[in-house]
Amino acid sequence: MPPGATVDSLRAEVLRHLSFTIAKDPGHASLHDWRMALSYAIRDHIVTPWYASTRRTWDEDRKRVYYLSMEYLIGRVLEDAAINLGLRDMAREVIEGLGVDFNALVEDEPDAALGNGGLGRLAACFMESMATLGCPAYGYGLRYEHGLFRQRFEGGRQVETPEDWLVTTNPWEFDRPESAYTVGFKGHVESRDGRDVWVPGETVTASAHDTPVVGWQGRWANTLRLWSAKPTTLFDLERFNRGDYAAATEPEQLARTICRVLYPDDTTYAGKELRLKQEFFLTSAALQDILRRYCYTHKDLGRLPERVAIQMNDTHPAIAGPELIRLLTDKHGVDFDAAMDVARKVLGFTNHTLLPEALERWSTYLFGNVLPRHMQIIERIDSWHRRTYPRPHFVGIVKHHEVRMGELAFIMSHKVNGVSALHSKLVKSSLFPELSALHPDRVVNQTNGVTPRRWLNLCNRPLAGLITETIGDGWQADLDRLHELEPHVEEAGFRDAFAAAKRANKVALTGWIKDRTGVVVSPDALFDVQVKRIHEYKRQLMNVLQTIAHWHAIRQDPQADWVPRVKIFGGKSAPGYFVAKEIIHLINDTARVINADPVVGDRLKVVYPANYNVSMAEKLIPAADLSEQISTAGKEASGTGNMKFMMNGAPTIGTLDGANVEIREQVGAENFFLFGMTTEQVAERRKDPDHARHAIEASQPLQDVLQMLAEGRFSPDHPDRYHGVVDRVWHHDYFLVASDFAAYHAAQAEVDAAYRDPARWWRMAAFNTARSGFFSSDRTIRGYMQEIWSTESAL
Ligand code: 26M
Repeated sequence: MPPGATVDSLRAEVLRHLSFTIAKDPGHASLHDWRMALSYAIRDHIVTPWYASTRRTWDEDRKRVYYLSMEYLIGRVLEDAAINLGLRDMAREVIEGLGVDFNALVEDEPDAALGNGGLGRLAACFMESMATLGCPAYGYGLRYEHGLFRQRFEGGRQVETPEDWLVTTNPWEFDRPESAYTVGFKGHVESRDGRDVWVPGETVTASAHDTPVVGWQGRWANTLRLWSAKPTTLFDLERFNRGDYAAATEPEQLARTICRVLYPDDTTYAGKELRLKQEFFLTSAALQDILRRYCYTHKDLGRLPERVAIQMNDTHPAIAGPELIRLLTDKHGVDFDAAMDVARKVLGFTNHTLLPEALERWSTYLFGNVLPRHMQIIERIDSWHRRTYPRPHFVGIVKHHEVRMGELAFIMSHKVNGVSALHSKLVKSSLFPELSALHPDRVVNQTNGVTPRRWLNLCNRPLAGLITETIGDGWQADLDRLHELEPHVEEAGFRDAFAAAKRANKVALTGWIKDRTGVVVSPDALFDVQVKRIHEYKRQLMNVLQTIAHWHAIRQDPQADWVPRVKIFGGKSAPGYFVAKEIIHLINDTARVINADPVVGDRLKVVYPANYNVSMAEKLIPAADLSEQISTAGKEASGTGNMKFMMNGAPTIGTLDGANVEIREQVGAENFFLFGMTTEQVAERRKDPDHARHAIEASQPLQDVLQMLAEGRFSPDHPDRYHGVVDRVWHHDYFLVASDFAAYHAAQAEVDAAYRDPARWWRMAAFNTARSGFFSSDRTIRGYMQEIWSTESAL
């Protein structure tokens, strides 16, 4: 808690901001006005540690970490900032005392949804952990006018509408128009005095907006610097006077387009010019800012690696390699070989996916047109690398008229990391086998983590309270201390309290589900949750097929002793991903039929609230009994939702994929519902061209489900609606839904058996929380600091 902060002082600050910043009197203030007033009052308390941290970093000439990411999936800021400052309970008291509903005020804040899913949320968790650990750091990103689209369902189908988080004032950002850089595109390269210089055909100005990120207990704060694009020249008067009115506003149009919208696809790379411009815009502005800050106190650019570490969040900012070479050689006169040496010591690259369709490759035609100087530099890097490390079948950066961003990022980095033990092994052996052989120490692992401040302490107050009561305070910044819960897990009293905390969250969620979807669910049921982007490899289809099989089984024998279940789905599909959209439609059609079936009643309900986002995750995850992590082995790089469920005491039903492997190691095999093929078995299975048919023929429940779908049981108005789905399971089942179905169905029966025995169940659930310490992003960031960035905490 900030020194001297009291309920009275905070109330006075809120009222002062209401009067003098918002210019409203308490009698006429709206919920929005109160939210703004409280946000400014809380913000004032961040500024002091923020100043102090920035000062210290300058005074002590600290090495800084620069995290480059096209995505930051932050969610709401107010309550998170307040709880980290120790002001949340005081804020609630002040606000309730003023006659305003605190929960409603918190929920009035729009989510900052500047990301698609896991990659963007990881960047947000990392920012919070770097602040908590006192690692001097800047996050660089884009200030999208529209974040990830909002999802609605119309007749069960996904409909996208634009997201509008900046329509109301964002109280957390500070405009820094004095921090501005010119970013060029297109044009040509000229030779001047034997040196190549780029003459861009278009330019825009990058202008900074800073958001402070405050760590636990306000001991340190870093900056998230988001760029917006402004026209370099407001208006081309000469063209206008010639009557070329449209062309006269071209600079304005370009600037307005660049930061207009986040690309909503996290699965397929499309090769769009605007996306390349966005990536270069972020990267160039960030690097110019970094070099300017360095040159403010240092002369020798050769010593840049002693003071600067730059991390590339996937290949999206991989143009950082060539851009850094360009700035060092063309602008600062460093020679190429020295520039290569510096760049490779400074840069690190995190890979987040093995899916071939997600890997960025730009046609040399498009690339050379948008970034002609960078195309030259890339050719030079490529031939430098081929010369330095000769190999007959070497896979280079430019091949088949494409620039491969993965290879570029690999070659330009001193460390390349995967995001779970299994994934890192696969990055080495199957994604970059030749490069890894040439550079055997380059690929390392940094298993992902999540911030326990947001994902346990903030979103699950009942459980956080129980933990503090049991082991005392301080676990929030030292999550391994959760192991101290283990002896208590054997006490019936503790397990009852653990179950009571879960129940409180479930009761709250029950009301929310009723409001959002109209479906009435019982808090006595097992809440079975799968929330994540909709993708074939994540196999939501397998979940819904199993749900149908379970429904069918209940109908066969309604009086049997069924464990009541609520199947909860959440997630968005990329707008152009037809197969994923069909799965969404199927989940909604299935829910409609099952929820209206009087034979099953409370034994089975299916809910799919629209527009899953960070704020929805904060409600669903604390109320979950079971965590669905059922991807085809070898496809999910890590997963981070899996870690959030574990922390909140929900055992996993899952495959040996991504970080599930490490979750199972930590929690113990007896506290994890394992099923399905391993990565090796998956590869083996695909060799049988009839794998799906063989699996379907061996499983009566699966046959029945596919039969019902083919007959139109869930789409009586359009009986042939799911013929495509059925056909794909039979004949094009690349992700092996059929082959893993029976094992999954059996594992679900195991779950029921465990849930019927409360002592067993709550033991499992509590062990999940007690053994989740490893998955704190503090542990992850410590790993990056030691093995990649060579930085130390300033605290
Ligand atoms: C690429 C090109 C053009 C437009 C968009 C993209 C793009 C955007 C996001 C590609 C991939 C994107 O995200 C991938 C992602 O979220 N990967 C997830 O990363 C998590 C954090 O490491 C892992 O936990 C998940 O397993 C992994 O799927």
